[in-house]
Amino acid sequence: MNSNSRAAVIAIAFFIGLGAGAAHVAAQPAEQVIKITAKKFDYTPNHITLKKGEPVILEFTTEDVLMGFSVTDLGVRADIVPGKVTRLRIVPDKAGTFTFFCDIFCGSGHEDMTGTITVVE
Ligand SMILES: [Cu+2]
Repeated sequence: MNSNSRAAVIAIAFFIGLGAGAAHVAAQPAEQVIKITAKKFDYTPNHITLKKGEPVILEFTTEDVLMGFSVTDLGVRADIVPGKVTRLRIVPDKAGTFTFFCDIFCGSGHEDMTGTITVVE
């Protein structure tokens, strides 16, 4: 193989590689982003519906103090820090209705700061 044909083989391999990469990106749909705002003493929205096995990004902000977000049934939690956007990726692995709650004491209504996630098949 002379150097010209070697260069051609490398160029072809490069373009095949690019093509495979592009196909891979196109096959992966963007993950759904659900924005949730926390404030004393609730979440908006306080009910969300997800699909089993489908990844979503929960995007949290807090309007006042440091809050938590915990779904023990799904094994996920996050701190929601004032002035920051917190992203939490969830891939629900089971169907059902699960309670989420604030797990960082934030004041007199803290115990009632809850919501639900329904995961459908
Ligand atoms: Cu709290």
